[in-house]
Amino acid sequence: MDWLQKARWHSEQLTKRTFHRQLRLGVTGLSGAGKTALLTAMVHQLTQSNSSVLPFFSVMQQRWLGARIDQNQSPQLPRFSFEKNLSYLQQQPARWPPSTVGWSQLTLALRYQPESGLRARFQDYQDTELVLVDYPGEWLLDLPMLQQSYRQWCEQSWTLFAKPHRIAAAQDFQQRLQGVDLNDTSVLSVQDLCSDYCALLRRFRDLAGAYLNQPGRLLVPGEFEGTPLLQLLPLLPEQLDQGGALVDLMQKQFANYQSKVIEPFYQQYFSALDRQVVLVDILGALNAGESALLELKQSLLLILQSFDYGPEHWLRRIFKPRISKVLFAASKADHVTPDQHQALILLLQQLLLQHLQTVKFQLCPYEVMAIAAIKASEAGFVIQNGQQLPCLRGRSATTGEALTYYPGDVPRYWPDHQLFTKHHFDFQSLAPLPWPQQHLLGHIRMDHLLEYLLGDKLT
Ligand SMILES: Nc1nc2c(ncn2[C@@H]2O[C@H](COP(=O)(O)OP(=O)(O)OP(=O)(O)O)[C@@H](O)[C@H]2O)c(=O)[nH]1
Ligand SMILES: [Mg+2]
Repeated sequence: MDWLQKARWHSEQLTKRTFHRQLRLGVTGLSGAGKTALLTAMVHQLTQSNSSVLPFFSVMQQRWLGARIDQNQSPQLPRFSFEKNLSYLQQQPARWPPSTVGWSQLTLALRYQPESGLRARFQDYQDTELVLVDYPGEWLLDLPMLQQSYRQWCEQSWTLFAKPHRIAAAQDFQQRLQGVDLNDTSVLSVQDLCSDYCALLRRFRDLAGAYLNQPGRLLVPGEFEGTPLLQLLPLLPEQLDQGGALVDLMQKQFANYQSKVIEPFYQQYFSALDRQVVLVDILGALNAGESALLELKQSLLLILQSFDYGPEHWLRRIFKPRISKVLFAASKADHVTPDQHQALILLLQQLLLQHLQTVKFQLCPYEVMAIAAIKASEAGFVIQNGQQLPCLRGRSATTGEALTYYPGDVPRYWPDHQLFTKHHFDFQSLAPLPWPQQHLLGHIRMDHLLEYLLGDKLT
């Protein structure tokens, strides 16, 4: 782009934002929460669906004229692979799209008839741009590091590594650090140490329920692959008191990582959001046990501190946008029977209580829902001993075997230590249902989600 094109592009963006003709929706969720599945389903539903599939998405009832993927997106921007993701779901047997390893973007033009007023009288249609971004969940975990000092980060890391579900995996690396020469900053020894820390992070990632693995770029480096910026690890807190060249180096590396990796990522994708959906796989955490549930809570509360909420104002929209509406969604609600959805919502409310209070205090409307972006089960009933019992029918994601089962109850209240010692939650992961072409993807409450996040912007 030459400077004139660039200037024109920026002025177009500014006009769109000023007149509310562009909406940036942020999907916030840890790795595996279901961001890619949600974005794929959302693009599919908006471009293909009709009012019978999305009955609660009010604009679709009468005024909807359709949605198109913007084909003019700059070729330099990685494009969200919507079509590729759909193709996984269409394979036989159907598969889930893979975990994300880089960021990508897609813009949709939503076209509808204005609802009332002068615009309805003089305009045949109105377009609103919906900007969607996908990224690896691991990168999100870096955001809290922006508010920390290197010492705080080391202390937090080693407190976490001492938790019951992590301590065994961390022991070797802790011993390795204890034996390290704090004045040795030779390239080779720093590289070796960092690659050992990276191996530890990979071990953590494979543990069920170990969410807070930082720095996230050590696991999914993206454009920073192989750069010295990723030579960063938390030294033991007592080593910081001892001091030495290695301590100084790590402090410098931490500051560099903050300014050159996290800050630009935050500015580019999260600083200008209008709406947010926070996706949480709470069932996965219940399966992994008490420590996992607590770590999920800790990670989300830390991450969510990075976002600004508040009522909308046109001037702020241009100069310092804030999130003006947020939806907290328990994902994969199709892993439980419909009678458990309310319990899922209550549990998510308790998990995020502190953050919900902040959002409310900042006068930002929010809602909590249980959703499935892509439904992988059919809910029904079985008759047992003359009693009608709820059940699910689906295909196990691990064995591929067909299942008809009752997945179990979701606790309505925060489960205490005793419950975890007596009971092991086992909400099965399901493979996607076979999906014949021309059919629309099944979902749970995607229409409610779209109505809540977009409805008031499409009037
Ligand atoms: N049953 C069911 N499973 C889902 C749904 N959405 C996601 N999943 C499951 O969760 C896994 C992770 O979903 P993704 O959409 O890849 O998660 P992500 O948040 O994009 O994860 P990263 O790319 O690693 O950050 C999928 O492979 C599915 O197994 C859903 O709506 N229903
Ligand atoms: Mg993804």
